[in-house]
Amino acid sequence: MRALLLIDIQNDFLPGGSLAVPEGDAILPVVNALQEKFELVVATQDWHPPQHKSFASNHTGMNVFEVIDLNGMPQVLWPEHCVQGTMGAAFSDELKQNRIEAIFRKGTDLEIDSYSGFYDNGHLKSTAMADYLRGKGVTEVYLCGLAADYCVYFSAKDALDEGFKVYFIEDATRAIDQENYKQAKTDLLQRGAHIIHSQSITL
Ligand code: VGL
Ligand code: ZN
Repeated sequence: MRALLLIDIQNDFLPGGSLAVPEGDAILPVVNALQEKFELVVATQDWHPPQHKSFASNHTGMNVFEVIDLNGMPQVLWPEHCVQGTMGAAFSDELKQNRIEAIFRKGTDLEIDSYSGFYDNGHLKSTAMADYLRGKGVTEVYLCGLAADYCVYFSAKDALDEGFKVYFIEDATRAIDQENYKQAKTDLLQRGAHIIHSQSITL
């Protein structure tokens, strides 16, 4: 059984959003069409409290995209994004949402960021998405969404570690940084993920 994971397709990661991914909106028609091919569709949602420590605005004198040590881990400081309950945190209106069976929220703990939809960045707390998927009989996960070099990449890595067969749908994702994305793809291929085009997915 396979599942399609929609990673963080939220307004703040789309054009006009506070952490807009270049060409992020180009994935929307692809993702909408893809959903028809899957029996199970699940989504993740970046969902930060306003005081979240991944925001540069919560560190005096720090700039966006600087890296700090946060509780012993390197942390990129982001613009404020995906604040709980705001329009920026909502899924895009252009995203087809009626097929989404479950939504896993992440990044709710002030003290630690959470790129992956499965675990926080320190692998301390689980969202239980892996158990949910296993409970549904899923053995293969197909990933799409934003951003390719952060949340989609980290979700793919955790999915591999959880023992799922992993398909990274390249034309249904976009990256924040092209250089990061190149490294992410090399790493995923080495770990055994399959990088595919949406057109190669059969019904
Ligand atoms: C993301 C940076 C910060 C993402 C989330 O969804 O890729 N990136 N928070
Ligand atoms: Zn975030």
